[in-house]
Amino acid sequence: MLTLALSKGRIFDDTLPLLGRAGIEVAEDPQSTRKLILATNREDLRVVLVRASDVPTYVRYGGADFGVAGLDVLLESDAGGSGDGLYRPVDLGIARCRLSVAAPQGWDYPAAVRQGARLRVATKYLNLAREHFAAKGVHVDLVKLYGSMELAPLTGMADAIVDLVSTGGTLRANGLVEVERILDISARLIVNQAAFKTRAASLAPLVAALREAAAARSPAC
Ligand code: PRT
Ligand code: MG
Repeated sequence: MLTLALSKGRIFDDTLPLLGRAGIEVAEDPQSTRKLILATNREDLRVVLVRASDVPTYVRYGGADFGVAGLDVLLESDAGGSGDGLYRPVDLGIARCRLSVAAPQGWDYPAAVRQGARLRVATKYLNLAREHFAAKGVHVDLVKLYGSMELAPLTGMADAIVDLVSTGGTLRANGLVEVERILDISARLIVNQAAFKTRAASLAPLVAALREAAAARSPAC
């Protein structure tokens, strides 16, 4: 039995068509079941539903043989040097967004940076934010939040945020603007290194089929 780790929401929704192209159908819809383990039309493959930020952990420790995780999640969780135990063979080109710095409309971020001001920045991505500002030589106090980062500048708790942006609608709705792009993000297929060797006969064709499905979907990747 092979186990694929996915998270509910956009990762599951965007992975489903790729699985479909590879001939795989998931038996149940995560929105309408409380089950955490979903069967597929293949007897040798099941899907487990975990939090987006837990996907690398499940794959690294063998709770799943492979999984789909955003580059943001992978880089943030690798930053402590815990990187290995994972292969990342395919950029699936799905769940695309970017990691950016955003600040209230009308606040002159470049001027604040030029003046060497010490900025308070709220984010879920402490490691990625720390690396970004250190590389630019910007002094920051980082404040860790778990969600609704947009609220931090609106309440005066922070000068700026580091968060994911896709359409920009959330920032606009909250009077914030993107002032710096840090990194382009897409979801990656990740594979447990040991499983990749010991279960190659079943895993390798699946990885190849998902690579083809991703390439067919977005030839540019
Ligand atoms: O929601 P939960 O706390 O359970 O976990 P999660 O937020 O980590 O999971 P989920 O499903 O929201 O995101 C999973 C992955 O999707 C992320 O790790 C990214 O790689 C990818 N992704 C792609 C996004 C977005 N686009 C995105 N727009 N993840 C989050 N967002 C959020 C963003 O944080 C902001 O709140 O959507 C809002 C901005 O969207 P726009 O369209 O208004 O700009
Ligand atoms: Mg979310």
